[in-house]
Amino acid sequence: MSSKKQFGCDYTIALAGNPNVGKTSIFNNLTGMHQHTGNWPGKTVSNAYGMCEHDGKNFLLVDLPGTYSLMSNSAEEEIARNYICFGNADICVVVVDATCLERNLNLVFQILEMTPNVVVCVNLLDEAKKKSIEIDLDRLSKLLNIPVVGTIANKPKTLKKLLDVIHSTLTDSSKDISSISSPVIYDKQVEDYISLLESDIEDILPSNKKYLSRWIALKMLDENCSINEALKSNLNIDLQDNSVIQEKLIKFKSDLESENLSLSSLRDKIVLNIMTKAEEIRKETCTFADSKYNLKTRKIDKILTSKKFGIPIMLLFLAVIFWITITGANYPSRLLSDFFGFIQGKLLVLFDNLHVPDFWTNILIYRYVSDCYMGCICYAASYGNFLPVIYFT
Ligand SMILES: Nc1nc2c(ncn2[C@@H]2O[C@H](COP(=O)(O)OP(=O)(O)O)[C@@H](O)[C@H]2O)c(=O)[nH]1
Ligand SMILES: [Mg+2]
Repeated sequence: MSSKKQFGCDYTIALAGNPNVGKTSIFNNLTGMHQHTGNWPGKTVSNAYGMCEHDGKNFLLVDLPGTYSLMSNSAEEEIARNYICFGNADICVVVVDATCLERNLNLVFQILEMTPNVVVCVNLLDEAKKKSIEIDLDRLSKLLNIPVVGTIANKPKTLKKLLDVIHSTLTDSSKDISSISSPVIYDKQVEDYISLLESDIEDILPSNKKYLSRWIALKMLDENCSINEALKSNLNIDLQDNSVIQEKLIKFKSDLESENLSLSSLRDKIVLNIMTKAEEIRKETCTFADSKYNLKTRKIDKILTSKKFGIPIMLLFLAVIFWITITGANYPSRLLSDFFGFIQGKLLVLFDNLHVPDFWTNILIYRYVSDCYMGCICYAASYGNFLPVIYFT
């Protein structure tokens, strides 16, 4: 049963986006629910559903897990990808972080390859303002050819505007879906490959999923991608069974080899085209009042990711972690042990002076103090940073 029927609503809205961009905050503020919000990726690992009412219509909101891409490299990515492609939401709102638009655009492009019903929600505008970043939302909307709304998740006025835009997009009968697509044009080789397969893929897709043909063609370049499984289970389509598509694919690969190229080189080109487009759009839409903003972070990034220093620095970090695991963890462990040994000694003297019976001394001091010691170790370890401490104590 579709979620729309199941929840008896008028429209279904999927909320997608990178982790920590404010999807759950927007979801909670619109639905009045209390899904957990937080600061670490992988926290929302399944879809959360909630209802809200706007202009006399019931909207079902679906808070998707946060993902940086939709390559199905993880459970979160697979859940989000399957919902966007096959969940039949009426609209997908891609929430992006106003303070790092360029990085977030990658996901917007990917989603635009899966569905034309997209609204971009530029959230964290208050944080962007603090960092003196201004975003030209109208220009962004023109460049992407889809509606763009700016929000601050805890400001109801901005969320009302978001719902207004969603509603008007849903009811806009003049919208020409065929004019909406990802703004990324790939290198000629990749585009030639897409045109080779696109129409054959389109032929086997149901009428409401034809839009997916370009994206499926692209995903077929990724040999480890689970696209065939997803198509089999959601649309009952088996690409491997389609001899026309498979033959074209084999011929394309051998042509590529004869040019001394590989599928992975094509995938690299795709990534480069996406990054270049994201940078181009960011340059056209974002202004940094403080030109030195992010300069330090970018300098550090440049060093950490450079070919010359990147690997030695990574090895150095690994060596430090190795040292902490083998030797370093002994120091905090010894400190804790000395501390509790000291307390134990003092308590023993006190209990002796008070003539406390041995039975109680054993329970209260030997047992209780050592439990406290283990408790501290486990508490530290539960924070992850001190995992080696528990490991060696
Ligand atoms: N300042 C500010 N903080 C926000 C905004 N939206 C979300 N946050 C905070 O950002 C963090 C991550 O938000 P969350 O909704 O869990 O992001 P999600 O991972 O995309 O679901 C939380 O601490 C939120 O309180 C916003 O518009 N402005
Ligand atoms: Mg979340």
